[in-house]
Amino acid sequence: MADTPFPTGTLMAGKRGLIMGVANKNSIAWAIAQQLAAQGAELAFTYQGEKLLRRVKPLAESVGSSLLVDCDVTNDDQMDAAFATLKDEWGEIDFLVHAIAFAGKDQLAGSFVEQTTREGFKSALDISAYSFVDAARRASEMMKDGGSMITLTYLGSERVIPNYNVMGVAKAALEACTRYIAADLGPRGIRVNAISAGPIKTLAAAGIGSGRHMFRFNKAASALQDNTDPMGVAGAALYLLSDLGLSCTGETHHVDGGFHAIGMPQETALRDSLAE
Ligand code: NAD
Ligand code: 0WE
Repeated sequence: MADTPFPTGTLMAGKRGLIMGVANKNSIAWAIAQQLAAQGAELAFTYQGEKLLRRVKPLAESVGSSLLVDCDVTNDDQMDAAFATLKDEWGEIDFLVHAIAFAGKDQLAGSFVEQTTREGFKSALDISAYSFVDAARRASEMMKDGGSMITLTYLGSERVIPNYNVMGVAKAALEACTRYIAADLGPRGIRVNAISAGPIKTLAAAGIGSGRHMFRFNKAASALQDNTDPMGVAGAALYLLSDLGLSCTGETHHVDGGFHAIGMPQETALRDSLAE
């Protein structure tokens, strides 16, 4: 763990877990993985298809992990195989990080009511919400001594964000799934939470039409007057996945500079941001 800005410690010593959703070094899941590794966690990774292996393998190796499994969450055989590999290698796990979302590009622009197709809706909810239910069930079977799971969500689930469209509906479903999974697994000592992150420059946030406006507006209208730092998301993940998070479950925790708490931004802040 040389050269990491993450302070080292032992909060995750002796814990093993699966990280789903690293695509490259900008992925939120990668910030979380580094934070957990710096606290002594042992990590396994799933990645989406051979093309991403080239990026994910060196990252995994840099945190001492060689357990990498190809897994498209829409493919039952690959889900079976990924969790079977994990069971063979480790037997038990302590935590799960789910950082996966997708909607067709045509679904993420313009009018929600006009653009949303049956297929677009089904696939967005399948990949972005059902995959957490599926992974949580499989992971829970390997959690014999309690455990902790997190997923990543966004404010577009609670309020209308232009162009987020069917992804907002999928994130609302994902947050509801988080509560139902938490209730089901609670008696087995497994905690299940969601982190609602503000906009972060990752592959998934690249190429969204109004990106420049969104980052400027979020900075201006948030309480902290700044964009969301993936380090803050990783810190929240460490809290929720370690024993520090004791008694916290079924929660959606915002890490967004306080953007969600603001009803109306300061005139001065907004004027500067719109003038830029
Ligand atoms: P990212 O592109 O780095 O990660 C998204 C991941 O989803 C990729 O690793 C991709 O391979 C994976 N994925 C998509 N479809 C898949 C499939 N069918 N099977 C398996 N994996 C699949 O972007 P990110 O921003 O780090 O996204 C991670 C999570 O964070 C997502 O759930 C996203 O909605 C959420 N989030 C992102 C932001 C943001 O502004 N970047 C804000 C809040 C929440
Ligand atoms: O959850 C997300 C993005 C998830 C996402 C991204 C893509 C881009 C490429 C899902 N599907 C796709 N499909 C693709 O083809 N975020 C929270 C980041 C994000 O995306 C937005 C946002 C924000 C914030 C889209 C529109 C408006 C705001």
